[in-house]
Amino acid sequence: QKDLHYVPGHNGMVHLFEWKWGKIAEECENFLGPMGFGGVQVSPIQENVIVKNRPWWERYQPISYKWATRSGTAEEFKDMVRRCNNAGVRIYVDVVFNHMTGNHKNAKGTGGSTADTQNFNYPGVPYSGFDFHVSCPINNYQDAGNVRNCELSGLHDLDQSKEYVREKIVNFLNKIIDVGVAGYRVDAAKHMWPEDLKVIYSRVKNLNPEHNFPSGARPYVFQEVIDYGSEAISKYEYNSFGAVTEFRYGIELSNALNGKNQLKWFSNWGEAWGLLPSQDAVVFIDNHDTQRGHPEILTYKSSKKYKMAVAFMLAHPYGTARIMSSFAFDSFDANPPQDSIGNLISPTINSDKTCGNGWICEHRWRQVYNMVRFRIAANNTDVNNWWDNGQNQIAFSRGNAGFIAINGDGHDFKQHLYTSLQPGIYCDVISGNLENNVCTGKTVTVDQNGKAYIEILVNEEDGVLAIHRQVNN
Ligand code: LM2
Repeated sequence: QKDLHYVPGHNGMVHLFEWKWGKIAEECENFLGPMGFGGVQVSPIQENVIVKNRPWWERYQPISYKWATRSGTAEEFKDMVRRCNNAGVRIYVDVVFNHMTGNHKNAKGTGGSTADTQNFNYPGVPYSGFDFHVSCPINNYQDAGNVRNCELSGLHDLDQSKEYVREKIVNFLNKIIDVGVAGYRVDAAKHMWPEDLKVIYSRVKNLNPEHNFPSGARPYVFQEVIDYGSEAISKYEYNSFGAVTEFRYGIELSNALNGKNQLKWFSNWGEAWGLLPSQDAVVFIDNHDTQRGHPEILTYKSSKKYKMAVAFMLAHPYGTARIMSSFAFDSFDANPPQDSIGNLISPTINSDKTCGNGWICEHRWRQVYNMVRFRIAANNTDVNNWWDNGQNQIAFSRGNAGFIAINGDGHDFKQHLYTSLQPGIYCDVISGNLENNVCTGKTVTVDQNGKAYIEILVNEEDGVLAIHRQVNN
């Protein structure tokens, strides 16, 4: 359950947060497939309660397991999965089954379901009081029982030890497997008992071979467990039976780029730092939660540092890399772009590939999508030739496939370094592209000995330089 089933020659997952199914299908065909992205994490698919002003977080309050949300209908979802698979891009669903809604008067769902939330009645599933833990607030992260049996932010907490509840969840998961998804993100996994999750996952079907998965293939499972090392519950309770989100990844890199640590220390980045084993870890700089209200985490708002962090992530072999793709926001509750009656407004695409209509689309930034190409080119190679200046200027190569340099210092980076690449003239993929056989950005000349002059000036738009051998696809 730790194999992503990426199509060969593809890499990198992008979270298309709050995108509509139809628009994701287009994105797979027009951009993600051609650029070699491996997969998309999509927003929750199950019906959610409608919250006034339509904040993004209403989608984390399920009211039934019908496929009806602001992202689209069941038909649209199916069509999207089929088209993305055909474009070589896998789909991973954000599944929410730790809880249902909080308390709401006259709760109504995006698919027309209602619920008597005070009495734990969800006829759309159906669930009733028997299926939930007794109400209590989560208020002690030193107590695993409190974290797993009580309510997260007042959200009614399902009891996954009950056979009836397990059956509803497994049916929900099996239906998404049937239509061709490759796996799922388990929301709030830390708030459920590992032994219950193990049973649930083991009952889920193999992937549907009609969508080009090998026979007997298991869904990729990645579990949201926030473990910074100081609580009763540990990420190591979950990684034997599925992958786990590695929250320390983004914080460590953000801290370093914010001057609280030095980049030179990243020479042994990975398990040596207390991170999960590489194949068990989903890594990211920010996610839809940490980009809001965690000022220490880099996001699109501090774009130069953010691009340095994302470039490092995509250049480094540790972990399964996930890229956040956001809508612009200025407060925690800010809703995604929407019209006056609450329909989502999709991004428009500008001629330089970036997005409009209030969408950031980090995955469409040249520095980001070109580093996805780098990651594809460098697949299955190690970090070699680590170099640093004793502070925040670093460089390394990936086998003889790619070379990256990062300038996190307040002075220019000017060095002759061994790149390990074949002699030749390369386009820096951060400052430009190769267009009509010319580099639109910087060029790097690798000499007969594999060495090149590398320059990253402090006043440049970006603090990274990256070159790699051609990807053949
Ligand atoms: C997650 N992972 O474990 C999601 O990544 C995160 O985005 C979800 O919280 C959370 N778990 C529950 O699925 C978000 C949001 C919360 C919001 C919940 C439910 O961060 O603020 O809580 O979704 O919509 C909201 C209100 C909160 C209220 C609650 C219940 O902000 O004040 O609590 O609804 O009505 C009384």
